[in-house]
Amino acid sequence: MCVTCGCSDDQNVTLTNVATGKLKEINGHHTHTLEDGTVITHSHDHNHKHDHPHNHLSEIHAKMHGTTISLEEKILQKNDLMAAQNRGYFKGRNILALNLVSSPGSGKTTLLTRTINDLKDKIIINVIEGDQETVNDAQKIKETGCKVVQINTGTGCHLEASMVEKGYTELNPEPNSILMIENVGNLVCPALFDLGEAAKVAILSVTEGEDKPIKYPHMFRESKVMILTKIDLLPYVQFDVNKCLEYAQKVNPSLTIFQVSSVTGEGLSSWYDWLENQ
Ligand SMILES: Nc1nc2c(ncn2[C@@H]2O[C@H](COP(=O)(O)OP(=O)(O)OP(=O)(O)O)[C@@H](O)[C@H]2O)c(=O)[nH]1
Ligand SMILES: [Zn+2]
Ligand SMILES: [Zn+2]
Ligand SMILES: [Zn+2]
Ligand SMILES: [Zn+2]
Repeated sequence: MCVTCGCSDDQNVTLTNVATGKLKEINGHHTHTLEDGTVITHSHDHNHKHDHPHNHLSEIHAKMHGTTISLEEKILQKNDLMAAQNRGYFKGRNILALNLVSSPGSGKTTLLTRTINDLKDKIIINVIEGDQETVNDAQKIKETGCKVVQINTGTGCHLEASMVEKGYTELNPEPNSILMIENVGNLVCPALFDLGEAAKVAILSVTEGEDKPIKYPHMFRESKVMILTKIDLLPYVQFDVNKCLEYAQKVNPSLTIFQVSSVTGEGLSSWYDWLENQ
């Protein structure tokens, strides 16, 4: 449930292991707000009788009266607890977990496949793919030979810490490896949800306009790294790189920035150096 954009949590979240083709339903939770403001989170399928009113009008009502803040806080608190658990898991195994965030189509999967292929002999990289529908991205990642699971969020617009927990439980990543988590393409909601990652890596392509960092400041503020992709297209698009860097540094002065093309390979070595030095 994402109060920010009002997307529902009555979604069919699934996890697919593309190696075995096995699909699991993982939408284990369900949140209701009662008249008195109490938030109930429970799991069930929708074939049973409820002991509480089952509609989301109360959420809409709460939103109208500005009481979503407390609901949102509770959802995020629950997420943060799971994120802390994930962080402990990663720390215990010395796994570098990175949360790749961007708008749809900025080049996350292309950058990932190239990175995995180029670093194959040096680092083990496993992947959790997040998309609303399809296992297309996981199939592309699988072709590199690395371990990957696909999470489909249905109507959900972001990954949550609990989904990532299901993902790495299925993957069983090796100690001293990297776990790349490709979030659902969305520059807004994923900024709110800590997955237990070491860093959020924001991907921005030169076809999106140089003012994205100031239009969606939360995402760029939450990220440690920004990767400007598709720089091979600069001759064909109107995109002021210096302006973009200036905007990015304005919202987040400590942001580490790389400029790359996953097609020509330009700039990738700095990104790889950064990965190896974490
Ligand atoms: N010219 C050029 N095209 C690129 C580059 N990186 C990705 N693309 C293209 O951009 C399109 C989208 O790339 P994806 O890697 O699927 O983007 P994504 O961010 O994973 O997309 P979603 O998962 O749907 O959000 C594809 O047609 C890629 O071939 C690049 O560096 N240069
Ligand atoms: Zn949302
Ligand atoms: Zn419901
Ligand atoms: Zn219910
Ligand atoms: Zn993708």
